[in-house]
Amino acid sequence: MKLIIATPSPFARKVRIVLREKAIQFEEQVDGPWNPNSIVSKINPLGKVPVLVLDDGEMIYDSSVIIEYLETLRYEPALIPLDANQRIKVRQIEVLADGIADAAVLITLEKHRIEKIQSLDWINRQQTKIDAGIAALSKQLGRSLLFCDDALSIADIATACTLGYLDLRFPDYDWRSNARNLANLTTSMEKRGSFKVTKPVVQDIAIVE
Ligand SMILES: N[C@@H](CCC(=O)N[C@@H](CS)C(=O)NCC(=O)O)C(=O)O
Repeated sequence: MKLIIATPSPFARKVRIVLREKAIQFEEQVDGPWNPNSIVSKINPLGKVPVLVLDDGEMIYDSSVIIEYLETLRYEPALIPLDANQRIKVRQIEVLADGIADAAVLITLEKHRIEKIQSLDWINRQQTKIDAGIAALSKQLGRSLLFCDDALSIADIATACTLGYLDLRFPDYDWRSNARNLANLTTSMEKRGSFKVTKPVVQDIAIVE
């Protein structure tokens, strides 16, 4: 199977990490989703990375559906609990982390537009979601080291991918001061082999007008 990614994408990184944690063999292909000739614009109607291309040509998107597929393909180590309450909790946290990443991507794009047409209101609106999302994640984690019963789950992976993306795009944004517990979670996640080899790297984005 082949995973189409972009190197800064927190959504693609989630999947790249899950594949490595589950030791599933795959090939990675880097795409530029913002480029007019991107691969994903031809294979995903939404034109977004990540897309998983199976050996029989079947395509799967988005990141959370790919991860659900991988969980059924190789259950161990389980990253989405079977218990209904735990499962909803973990998926809800994943949605929260992904939503923060969505807002961060929108700010990044806005800042790539010509300065005179950038909207500060729009940027502030997205920043409010990021701040509130981080506060909610921090409250959910509380004094625990991981979100779910001290077992690694997609909640931890999604959260650490989003926070890593914030560090990449907004190095001056100090989210750690008010969320020490998330800072500790990120530090411990970044020590895993799967995180070390998927560190986000900036790609060119064409100016959007
Ligand atoms: N909900 C999607 C979000 C994916 C996403 O937003 N990917 C961005 C890169 S980080 C993208 O490819 N955007 C291209 C576009 O919106 O045209 C997922 O979880 O896979």
